[in-house]
Amino acid sequence: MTSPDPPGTHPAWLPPEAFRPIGSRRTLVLGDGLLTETVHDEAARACARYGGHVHRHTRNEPYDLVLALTTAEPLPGPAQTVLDEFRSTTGPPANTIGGEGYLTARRHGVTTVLADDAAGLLYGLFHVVRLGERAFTEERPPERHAPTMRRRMLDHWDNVDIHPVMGQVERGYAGGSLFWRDGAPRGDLARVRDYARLLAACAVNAISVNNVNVHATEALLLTDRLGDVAAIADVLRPYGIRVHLSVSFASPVTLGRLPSADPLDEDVRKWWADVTERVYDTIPDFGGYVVKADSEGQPGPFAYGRDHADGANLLAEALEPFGGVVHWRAFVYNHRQDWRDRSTDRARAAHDHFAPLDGRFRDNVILQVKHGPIDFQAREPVSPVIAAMPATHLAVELQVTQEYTGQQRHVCYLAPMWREVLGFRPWGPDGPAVADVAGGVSGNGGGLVGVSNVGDDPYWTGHPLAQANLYAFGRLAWAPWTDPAAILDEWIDLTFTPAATGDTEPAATRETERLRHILHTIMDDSWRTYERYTAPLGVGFMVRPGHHYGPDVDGYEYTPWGTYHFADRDGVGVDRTRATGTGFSGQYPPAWSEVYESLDRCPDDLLLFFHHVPYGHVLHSGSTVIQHIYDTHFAGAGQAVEAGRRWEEAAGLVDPSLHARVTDLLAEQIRCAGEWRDQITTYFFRKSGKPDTRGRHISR
Ligand code: GCW
Repeated sequence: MTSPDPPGTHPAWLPPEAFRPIGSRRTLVLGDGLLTETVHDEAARACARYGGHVHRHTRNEPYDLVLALTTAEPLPGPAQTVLDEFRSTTGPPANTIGGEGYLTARRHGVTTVLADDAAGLLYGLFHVVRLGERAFTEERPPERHAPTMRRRMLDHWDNVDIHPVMGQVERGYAGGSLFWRDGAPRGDLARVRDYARLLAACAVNAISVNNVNVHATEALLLTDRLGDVAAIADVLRPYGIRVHLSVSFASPVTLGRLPSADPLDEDVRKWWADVTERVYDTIPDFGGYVVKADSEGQPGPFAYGRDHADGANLLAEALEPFGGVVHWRAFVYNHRQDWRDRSTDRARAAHDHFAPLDGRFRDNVILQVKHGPIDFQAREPVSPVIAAMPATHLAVELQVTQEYTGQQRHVCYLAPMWREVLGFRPWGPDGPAVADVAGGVSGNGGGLVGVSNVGDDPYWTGHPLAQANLYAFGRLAWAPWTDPAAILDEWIDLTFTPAATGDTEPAATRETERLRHILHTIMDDSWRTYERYTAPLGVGFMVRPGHHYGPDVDGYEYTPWGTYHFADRDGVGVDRTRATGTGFSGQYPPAWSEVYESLDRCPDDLLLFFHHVPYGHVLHSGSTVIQHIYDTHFAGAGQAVEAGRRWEEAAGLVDPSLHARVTDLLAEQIRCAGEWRDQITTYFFRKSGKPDTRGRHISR
């Protein structure tokens, strides 16, 4: 990296100017409680900078902005009018705003935000920040906003100790951890506080602060080092964020010196109950536990002949008296598979293990399911587990950290992929979507979880444009039907061009629009670009084993990890049909099971996930598989070059150090995309002997 870092921490989507519209006006904040104080402090800080005023009690003077809890009495006239208007149009029982929700309107020159609880008031404040000057210029009827997902959670894969292979943050591409350094808490709670603000501004309300792979030191966070967790919780609390902890299933043995961690053993149950009580004595609003069990070497209930319902219920029972939840991960598969064994299919594993357990989990268990059946690849079908467990609370897990999508060296705006996942309807067009399942439309929603992409890097996410993924994660968890391009606009407005600058000179407006256009050109389609130059047609992996960066077509082909493509001289792909393959396609409800099973109906972009086909197989697009591989790889690598060219045009429109950082990263993306193109095209040319019909250069 040659570019200079910014002088301090980059403010991401909360630069001071974003608060100018509020900070230069008269605001009234009404209500009690910690989060209402946060709302007041935010407004007061903005006013100190921009000359406005904020009051905590109604005075006989006009206000531009009223932020009030509905329980605060008496509401000032304009706010009461808005509430009455809302209630008269909705009528009971829908006339409450609801937990974490807010009502916003602008009537007679007063902008009003009302909420039933203070978290809603905080989210309403950030709504006003997003609107910028528009919040104070246009009359608006009452609009109610409320989150689709109750829990909007980020999992940090942060280690306390530096792990010899995975380092301080497993799959972290943004420097060290915000919480831990070299075996100890970092102590830089100011940075954690800034992080909490950023997360509150996109409505994330839960964080787990350590890796799901729980090593010896990290295990102690539950007991001896609980104070370190409490210190983080204290800083996150004013922003409405609860702390969760990843725990080891073996804790009763490793920490409690019991002979067993058997979930049905009385002493084990008592151990968890006692430990959990101590956790809540220290952190009364503690969120709960996250568990990776019987997965990639982590301990779990299988060692005792028990199943995952027994395991999850053990922890749920301990948490239940305090209102805590256990996020139990469904990422369970055999990572010691024999590659010669064609009957085992890693894609099947989560459904095979968990679907039979539906109905057996306690009410405070949330089964946390990766969005795809394998492992966060750039293209996978939606996990069939999501449709298979109607009597279980399900959370969908997304990977915000770009392990398999360019490791924050490549631009890869992931919101379009997530939006596709959330909008997928497993039961067919008339059934509910994934967002409805996770959001609890049918009463069993467990929310959305993202693996965080943040570290102690000055830009938070290494690649400055990867900030958009973090922002979009929160926004989609709040409102999963939002258009990813609209989310990108919000992020651009806040981060680069706060409307708050109030600079409406035509030249400034033109520059703003130019930058917006450049960023959309580079980012809107960047996930598909990445898909084009990496593994084709949903087949997945083909990455370098271990660190997972860059191409290595056969890197995993003869390993125990269960991620194979089966390319030979005739064809490529994994036969997961019921008729002749592993039967995975049968794990879906009929609407999709039939589509995936059928070679004719299977969507092109998932063809090699479900079928092994000859290179000459003709896709719906009209192209053959081999020609598609050549075309997409030349196109994708070309699009990376084009992104680099477009970014040059942004020089002078963004901060120079940010521009330089992105320039450096784009150079690496262009190099790496070229390497992908060359390895993939050469590999398949050598295997198939089929030339590129367009005669482009392919190394032999
Ligand atoms: O994708 C894989 C990663 C592992 C990770 C695992 C998981 C935390 O390569 O590093 O472990 O997923 O989700 O548990």
